[in-house]
Amino acid sequence: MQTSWLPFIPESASTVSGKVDALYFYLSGVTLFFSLLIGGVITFFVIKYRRRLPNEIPRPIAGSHKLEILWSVIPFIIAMSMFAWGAQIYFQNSRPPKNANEVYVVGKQWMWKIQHSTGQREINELHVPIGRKIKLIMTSEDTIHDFFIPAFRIKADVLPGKYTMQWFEATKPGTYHLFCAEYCGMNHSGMIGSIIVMQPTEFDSWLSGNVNQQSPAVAGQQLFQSLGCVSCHGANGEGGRGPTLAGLFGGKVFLNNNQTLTADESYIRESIENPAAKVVNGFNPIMPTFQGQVTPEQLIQIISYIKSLQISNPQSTTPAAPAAKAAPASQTGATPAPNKQ
Ligand SMILES: [Cu+2]
Repeated sequence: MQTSWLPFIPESASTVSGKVDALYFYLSGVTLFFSLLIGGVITFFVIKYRRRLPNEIPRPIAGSHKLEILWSVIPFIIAMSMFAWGAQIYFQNSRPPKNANEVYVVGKQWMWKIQHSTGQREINELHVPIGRKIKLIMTSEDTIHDFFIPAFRIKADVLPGKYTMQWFEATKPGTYHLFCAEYCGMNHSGMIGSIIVMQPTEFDSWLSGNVNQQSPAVAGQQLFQSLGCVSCHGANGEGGRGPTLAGLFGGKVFLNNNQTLTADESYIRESIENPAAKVVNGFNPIMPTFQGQVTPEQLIQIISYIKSLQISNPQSTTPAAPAAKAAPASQTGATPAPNKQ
């Protein structure tokens, strides 16, 4: 691990880490400045206005509006500058760019299971290239964990029954710490790993050296067959009992209670585990629950498959293309793919 110029600050290795550091230095600077100023003024006043005679009575002091406005307005401006600056970084960090490469992360006591959208799996390690945006889609199999890469200044909770996201773009090759930053049981302190940042060419050869693994979208397509989803959710509305899933992901969904939502990972997961929670307008709540029948990793695979069924969305992940092409044929149920799960 590299060390940075200040021993207590981790290496700065992502596009956002410099911005976070600048804000952090500003906050520290403001804190230091006012601590010294207030401490200095207190010391000065203690000496200047000390009691000189045992029976001395101080002069009465009238208020000063000028002074009060000054010490209200200046701190207000400083506090707002912290808010605006912090919010700007927060918004930038919490909105993954559209063209990011997706990586799935499943936390469990006590390891990180990682899968690239091209299929490669890793445990407690994540290989990434520099200069490419990486979006992490994270969930947990058991308790709350937290995926923390200090050198990238990114950190987000990983929750059971929910998907959280974060993204980064690494700027410096090297090996960096990965920590679980949420106490998650006995071996929490051992839930650590490495982020290995490589040159893009090196990364591409690493990827091609691990190609024998099935992509999540293809695995999801097989699950879609073997679980019988296809008999109701046909690509072009065949079956008719369930809404078609092509083009669903990221689009608007109209529910039978007149509400509208955007189809994201959490919505699809809820619809698989608790189908009656949000029923699409025009359909009956007849779908059985699949809770307990699919593991969190299989849920990710199904979601990944549904994502790949975009009508015209070239930005979706690389394995999407073959899966999307295969979808209409497979959804008729004519050629069931073998189930390797
Ligand atoms: Cu943990």
